[in-house]
Amino acid sequence: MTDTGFRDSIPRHLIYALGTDPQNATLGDWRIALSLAVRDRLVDAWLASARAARQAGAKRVYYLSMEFLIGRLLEDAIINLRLEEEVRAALAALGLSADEVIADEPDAALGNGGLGRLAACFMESLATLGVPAFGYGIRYEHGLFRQSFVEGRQVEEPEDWLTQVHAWEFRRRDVRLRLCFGGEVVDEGGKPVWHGAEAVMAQAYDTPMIGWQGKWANALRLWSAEPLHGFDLDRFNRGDYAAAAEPEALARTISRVLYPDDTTERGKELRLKQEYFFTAASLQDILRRFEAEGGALADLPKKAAIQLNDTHPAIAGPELVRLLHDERGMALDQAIETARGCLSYTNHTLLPEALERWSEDLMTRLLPRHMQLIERIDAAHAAEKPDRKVALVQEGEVRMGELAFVMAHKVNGVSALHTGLMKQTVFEELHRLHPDRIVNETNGVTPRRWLFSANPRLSRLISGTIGEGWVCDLERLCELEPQLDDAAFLDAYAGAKRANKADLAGWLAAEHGVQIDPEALFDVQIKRIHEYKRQHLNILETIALWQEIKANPNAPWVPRVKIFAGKAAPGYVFAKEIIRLINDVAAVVNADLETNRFLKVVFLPNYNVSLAERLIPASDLSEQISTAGKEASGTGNMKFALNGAPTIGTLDGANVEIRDRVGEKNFFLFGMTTDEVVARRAVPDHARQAIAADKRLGGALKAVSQGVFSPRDRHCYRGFVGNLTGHDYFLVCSDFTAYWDAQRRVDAAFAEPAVWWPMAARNTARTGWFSSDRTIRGYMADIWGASSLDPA
Ligand code: 475
Repeated sequence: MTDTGFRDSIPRHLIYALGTDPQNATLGDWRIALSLAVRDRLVDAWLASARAARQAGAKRVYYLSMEFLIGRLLEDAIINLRLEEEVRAALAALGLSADEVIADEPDAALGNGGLGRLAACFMESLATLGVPAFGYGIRYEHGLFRQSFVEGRQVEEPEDWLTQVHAWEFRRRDVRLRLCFGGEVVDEGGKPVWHGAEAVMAQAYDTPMIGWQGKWANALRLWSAEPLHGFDLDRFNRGDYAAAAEPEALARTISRVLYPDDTTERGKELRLKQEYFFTAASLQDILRRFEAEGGALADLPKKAAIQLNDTHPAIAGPELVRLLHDERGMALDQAIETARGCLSYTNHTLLPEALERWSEDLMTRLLPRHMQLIERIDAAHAAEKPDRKVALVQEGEVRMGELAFVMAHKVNGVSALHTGLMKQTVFEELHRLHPDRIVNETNGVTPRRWLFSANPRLSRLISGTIGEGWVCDLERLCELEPQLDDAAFLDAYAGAKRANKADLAGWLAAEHGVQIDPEALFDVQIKRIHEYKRQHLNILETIALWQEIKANPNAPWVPRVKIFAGKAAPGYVFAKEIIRLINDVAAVVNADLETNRFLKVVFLPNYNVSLAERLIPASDLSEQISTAGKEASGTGNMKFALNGAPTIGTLDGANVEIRDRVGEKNFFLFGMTTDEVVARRAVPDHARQAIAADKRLGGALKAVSQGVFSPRDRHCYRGFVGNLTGHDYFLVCSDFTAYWDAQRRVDAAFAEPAVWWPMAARNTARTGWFSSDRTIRGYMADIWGASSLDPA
């Protein structure tokens, strides 16, 4: 490729790819031109990686996930290709600001939350480590909805990232696979043959995922649903335009929109169709590649490690058996064995409502052959383990967790605590039958995005102190340890945080018209809104604090800004109540001239990856306050700790492992443990007892129920208060006092810079283990048996 530098290549793409005159180009045009120019710099490495994998006959990792929450791609590519300076200079010469051009890119929001973001971090680490891998998912036309607030209430609008030119993807004209639904299974000469009733095409689109320093790249292959044939010309000619377009619209529905429920499944037929659609397309593609490279089918497990991200692709078990047995004639037992050799399954949640089950009726209607195979798999399992009691089909429902477990050679949890609970609860019996199957792989996050790119000030300080090696070897952050008593280092550390906070304050003023004091403690809770995550515990403490400040306005209060962001599933009524309450409290508290020097509340709309990148580097305190036993791991908790925001949190998920590493003095622990939670729930009237014992909690609840924050509709929070004073399943009331006390310990520590900054810096120095590079190495060794093709 002849390359004449970005000063030439950017305008060249603008003119010759977009057909736009530089004089008339919009910011978006420049951004796309820049993306194409940057893309040119990674394509060679990408193709070379694929070639190297083929030539080595390497085992490939296939990561099947309904969600990839990647966020912006341009900045990632610029960072990983080390093009920051060059791009900045070229854009400046063209009279453009790099920050503005980069910020113009819409987030690829093809995920709900933690599970989807983890998949994105894994893709980046796989490329950085030089592991031959494919991500497989759905190319949703509409990602997660856009959130705004109207009178404090969440309003959802469709997200439309694909209406813009998506500069990063390549449509693979030659990768278009046919899939069927429905129909019946017919006996043909003693062989069951599935005749599907409805067929769609899965069209592949590849997006390169580039690793650190651009040495290796893998494809994220997303499937788009298309009709078998275009529109119906006969009908069109007869003037029946709507009917002519119908088959097309129906097919495209499958990849139209990401389901916005991050935990609760509701047995929707379209959801099952989406799951089968991308899983079946991916498996066909995997087998095609395997067969093209030549090899005996029984050796498939030596060449393909297929990771199921939660149960959403769990239909892969029966589908792979079908492809091997029905379509390629392998004996059933061997087909099951071979499939199991390839497949492994990650569990991300123990919440009962989140464990997928599909009605036998629906499964039989949509995937009749798979239903039969599920019965066969179950029978084979029963034959192998005669004392087994759990069946794959119970009370007319197919249990996808159990199916995934039985069809996987390894099953993993995402933090030590969570993996232990899997063994004791949902998978108790299966664990007893297969004691070596469950393993732990504690989650991690990519340091390239979540420290190097998101926090350039802190990154410069770290690199200036210990060199740049930490970026792809994060545990080297421990080399900062000797500096943690050094006044000059701590000053610089605090300086970086202060500057990040000042930036955030400026942005909040400019974009949201909110004035906050950059010297205040920035206390941040950003994640999906869910009762188990307990944003309502946080807002009740906020109310209690406000009341206390009003009662003692002259006490030496430590100024705080409570920052919230997060979306609620559109059908989750209680979560939406929490959002409205936080917004209502913000309106009252922020307008209170008596207290607003000390306390402000901000709820930022439309939380996404880009907003997280802005907030986390500017945070002082990380809120990780879930009811113990409910948060499988958390990954936000890791990002905050790395960026020097100590945690206030419960012993839940990966908080436990973070605390073990940063040390108990550098973590604000509070609340009941998993066992105490179970015991407390058995206490009749636990919520009332807790309220009676804590005047502050009683006062806060009273203010809510009396309408202090909802003067126009005084009783609108009756249901909310009723829930907390009633069964309070998530034990907000019972943990309140401990949370309040922990927050006052935070105040005391923050008021003492000599206490606070060493604590914050220790969080950075001691959390290098939470890199997703470490997590991927764990999967490679314990689950995949894959190796890295050392990026040369
Ligand atoms: C856990 N999403 C975090 C994170 O392991 C954990 C479920 C159903 C449908 C669509 N999305 C979901 C999740 O279950 C999810 O995001 N789980 C999260 O996975 C990564 O860190 O604790 O809640």
